[in-house]
Amino acid sequence: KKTLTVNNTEVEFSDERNLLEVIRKAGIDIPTFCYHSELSIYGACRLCLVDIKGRGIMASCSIKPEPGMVVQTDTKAIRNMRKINVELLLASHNRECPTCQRSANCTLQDLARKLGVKDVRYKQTQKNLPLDTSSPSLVRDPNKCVLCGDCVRVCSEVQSVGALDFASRGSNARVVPAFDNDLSEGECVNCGQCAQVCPTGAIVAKSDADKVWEAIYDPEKVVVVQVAPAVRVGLGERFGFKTGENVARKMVTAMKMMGFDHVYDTCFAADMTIFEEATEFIERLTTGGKLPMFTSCCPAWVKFAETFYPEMLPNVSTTRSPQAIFGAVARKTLPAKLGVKPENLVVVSVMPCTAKKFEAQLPKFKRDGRPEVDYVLTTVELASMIESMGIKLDELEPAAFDMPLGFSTGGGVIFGATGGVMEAALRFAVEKVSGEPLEEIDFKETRGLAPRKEATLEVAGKQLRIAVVHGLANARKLVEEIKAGKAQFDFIEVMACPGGCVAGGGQPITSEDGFRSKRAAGLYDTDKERQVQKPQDNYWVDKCYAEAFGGRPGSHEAHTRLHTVYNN
Ligand code: HC1
Ligand code: SF4
Repeated sequence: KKTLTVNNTEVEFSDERNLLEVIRKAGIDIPTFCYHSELSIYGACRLCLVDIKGRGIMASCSIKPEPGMVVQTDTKAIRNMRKINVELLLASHNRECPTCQRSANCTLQDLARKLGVKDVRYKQTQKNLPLDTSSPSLVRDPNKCVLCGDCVRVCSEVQSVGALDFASRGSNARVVPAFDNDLSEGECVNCGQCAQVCPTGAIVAKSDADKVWEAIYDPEKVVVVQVAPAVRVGLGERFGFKTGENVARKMVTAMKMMGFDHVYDTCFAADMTIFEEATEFIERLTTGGKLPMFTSCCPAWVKFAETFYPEMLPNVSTTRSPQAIFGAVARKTLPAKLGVKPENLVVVSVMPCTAKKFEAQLPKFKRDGRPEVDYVLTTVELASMIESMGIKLDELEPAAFDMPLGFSTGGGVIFGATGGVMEAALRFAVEKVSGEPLEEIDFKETRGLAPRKEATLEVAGKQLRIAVVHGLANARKLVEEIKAGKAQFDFIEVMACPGGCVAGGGQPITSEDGFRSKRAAGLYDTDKERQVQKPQDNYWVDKCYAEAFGGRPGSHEAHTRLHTVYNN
């Protein structure tokens, strides 16, 4: 067993990547800006300083732990240096904290408080650079950037997009989109993973909350809302619930108190997506269509494919995402059902995702010049709206989603975790292809956080090869292998965010260990509790087809309203 000494206490270690991880494992939360366990080491923020006996003061993120090391994490000199570093950052930082989206959830604010910074001894060097509001999903405020480079690394290492980089050096250094363009002009796919790792408010989701309040307060309008699968296992974290606890039923009560007229479930539309997408897959499989078929519900993945792999677009399912299918169903069926004039129906989404804001405003999802989904809120925006009303979520009585667009199967619920769309699609497709009732509905091969999950299933004497990837760098690797003839699959699920939507760019920011698995577990537990788990058993989806979409998946009406086209 290997040991070293931290603050006079012996600490065991094994395969930790660096001294910082050993120290954190020993229960000492050394501050950092630029260290992120899932990213490469940058070593620029100089906050994780430690004093190593015989070697002096160094950044612990860049030091390999060695047996016998004697380390102090807090000396007078270190404390001073940390304080100076934080004060220098504050001097160059826009300090309008009360109006910042990240107020109370900001590493810089937190550090200033912990280190007891009472005033900033340096001249204010903040430059008042313009905000970049060009993106439909995100707002960049360079005045709040601390140059930690976390966003640059997540975008290139985890997403392999490379939309952000450093420009200039020294006191003029900045993080900018490629060619110093606006964010919306480049290759950014709107996934929001940069906003998730940003320690301050330099990149945040663009908020639609004010527009939604305005609609709610307008007596002419009937405001309906759909809530995505992953929101229900993320929202509770902002109200003291256990990570991953499904708070859907209390959330419905809160949303009724806020003034939403009808609260529906995106999981209904996810079931309907499976009707279309699995039907499309079976059609491709049996008629020699383009395979592998990729799922299409993640708008960041779709933009990634459009940007980097246009030649693969014929392989992407043409089925719209659940958000967009809900939009179509709402516009087509709700005015008559609710007795509201079409122009007075306002359709809102709550999504764990920033790319869904981008998706909703795409011209192809407009009808008569208006988006089918008017506004998209993130989980965090919904949490803030609930807080702003003084509602205590934990104290509310539970309520059910409104019918009929609030009914869903377990298959629709697990969409929010990586592998969930594939599992739901298999529940449908395997039963249809084999022509026999499916007894074993769990496809555990699709679950978990492995970067790529693969399986070969025997169905009606045929082999079905499936793969699931999450994180766009993993998607890129798989697509490259397919193009080179090194990988063969029939059906592939891609989600842009590592872990799937449960860890989307609009979810509460956390550094808790295992938060992705815990949120996913919340969805799988809900699936298990449902009486109906196969999407094809959703009676209300059947009824919706009968009433408005040509009676069956793949009908002409379904193709016109529930499918889409790509830019190639
Ligand atoms: Fe997702 Fe989806 S699962 S994309 O991850 O297919 O955002 O939660 O709403 O549309 O249903 C997100 C989640 C979400 C869609 C569904
Ligand atoms: Fe990169 Fe995603 Fe951020 Fe765009 S939203 S800059 S693609 S990490």
